[in-house]
Amino acid sequence: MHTARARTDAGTQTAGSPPKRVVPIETDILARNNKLARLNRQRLAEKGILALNLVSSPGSGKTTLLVETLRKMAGDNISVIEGDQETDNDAARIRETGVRAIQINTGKGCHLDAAMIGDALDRLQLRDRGVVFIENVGNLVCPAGFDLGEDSKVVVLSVTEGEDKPLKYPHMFAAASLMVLNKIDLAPHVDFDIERCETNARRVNPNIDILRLSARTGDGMEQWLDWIAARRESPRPRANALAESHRAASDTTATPEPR
Ligand SMILES: Nc1nc2c(ncn2[C@@H]2O[C@H](COP(=O)(O)OP(=O)(O)OP(=O)(O)O)[C@@H](O)[C@H]2O)c(=O)[nH]1
Ligand SMILES: [Mg+2]
Repeated sequence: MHTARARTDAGTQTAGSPPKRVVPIETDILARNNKLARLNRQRLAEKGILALNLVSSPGSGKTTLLVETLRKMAGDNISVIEGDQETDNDAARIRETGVRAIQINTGKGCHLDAAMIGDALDRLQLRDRGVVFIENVGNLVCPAGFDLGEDSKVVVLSVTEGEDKPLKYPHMFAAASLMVLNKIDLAPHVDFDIERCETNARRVNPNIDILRLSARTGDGMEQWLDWIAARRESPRPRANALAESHRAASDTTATPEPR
């Protein structure tokens, strides 16, 4: 589904004709999504399930992080919903750990939406007090605007992507509760200023939690598991998070990066 600037002109103005009318399809799509997201959130809350929505650009390490996480949380009550435009590669990688995974292919769509998650929840036999990890389509733009009913968005940024990304894609970082800075094992080999990246993320979202991690070496994994455990104890209501985050992102985008 392409929603960015999804507006149509209902007519063009010519002499004597009524003024051009813009049909707000984008607003309708988001309103419908938000309604379904509220239902998902309610459904998950009733079972005491924590839902985390992993978002990032392609290849930042979401699936690798999930696989390592599932290995550490072996025996726990976990399900995974995988979103990709095509293939079930990532679901297959998850299933190798013994954890149930549902793959959603979005085709031309650039993000998961709440209806897709509702369908996946129907198919998962959800047990009380578990965790549902959602891996969104690799894309730093579209998934920011779509509430899935999750407790939190977790944005994964790898050190190969550049420390300016929170400023260039502020809506995603504003919508996230946590930034996982992944592939720190590669930091000595690339020009990436970790402190500046963290400052940039906090400019866009002063409340964002930040963890430095390497899904390859395991550095930072304990802190990540502790963060999940703390969320399971007291998941925060995120119903208004998108509206808040979009406001915050709009407030920061005009300000140049400090040197
Ligand atoms: N060096 C290093 N490589 C990593 C790390 N995490 C992931 N990778 C590698 O990065 C590549 C992409 O990892 P994936 O886990 O497939 O990334 P992804 O975000 O799931 O990708 P998409 O689902 O396509 O968006 C793979 O070659 C991983 O082995 C890390 O911490 N350090
Ligand atoms: Mg993946």
